[in-house]
Amino acid sequence: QKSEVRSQNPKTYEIHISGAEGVYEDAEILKIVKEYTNRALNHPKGKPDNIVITLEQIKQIPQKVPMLPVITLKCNSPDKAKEMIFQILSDIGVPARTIKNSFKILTSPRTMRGAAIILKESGVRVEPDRERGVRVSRLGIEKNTEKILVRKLSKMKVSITTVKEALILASKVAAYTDVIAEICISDDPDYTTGYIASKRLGYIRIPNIKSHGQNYGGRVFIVRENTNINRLIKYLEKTPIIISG
Ligand code: PML
Repeated sequence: QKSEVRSQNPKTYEIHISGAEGVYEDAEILKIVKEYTNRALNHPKGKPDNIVITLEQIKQIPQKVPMLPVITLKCNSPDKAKEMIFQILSDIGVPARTIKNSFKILTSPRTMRGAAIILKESGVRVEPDRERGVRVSRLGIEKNTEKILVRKLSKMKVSITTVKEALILASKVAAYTDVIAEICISDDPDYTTGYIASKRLGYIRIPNIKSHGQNYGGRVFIVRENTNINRLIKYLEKTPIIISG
């Protein structure tokens, strides 16, 4: 009976390790801590001196958010990627100035840790701490949805963990009413596929968004001009969500 009660009311935790995090039920904790530890120990840049894992119990019930559909475009160069992104975002009404400003941020050698927020019409950057940017946290995926996604991604010859984590994040961001679109270029010099995402567009993967060996990258969230920025940041950083469907 005890376990029945527990499974009806599982506790939710945010598990965080440098470079990875997620929202999990208590029954999954040991498995995930093992996975995260293995990932840290097998980091391509070498073994870290210390690994800090934090677990924080989340008191709110996570909101369910739909997973964005994934497509991959054909693209063979960063110039072509830029051209396609301009075309797609112009078609949904984002002014050229705003797209240009987004690229300036994304290709700047001063990469920030989190994401930048930029207003759609004026192209003005508005997050309060530009060094830090906004860190999207408290996000997880329903087990069944994850199984189906992993099966699909394993047929696509992609880095499953990278795409899965980016898709979860993009789905949380896109679900917020004031978000028009996200543009993402990985700051990993060896990872050259980026994406644009929105509720309307879905998650559009763009190969060769940058050339190999480039250190720049980041995320830009383009939002409605009159967005309440504090409320948006609170949602992105603090509201627990679980991707499903
Ligand atoms: C993809 O392959 O779908 C894009 C993944 C972007 C990863 C960005 C990151 O480094 O977090």
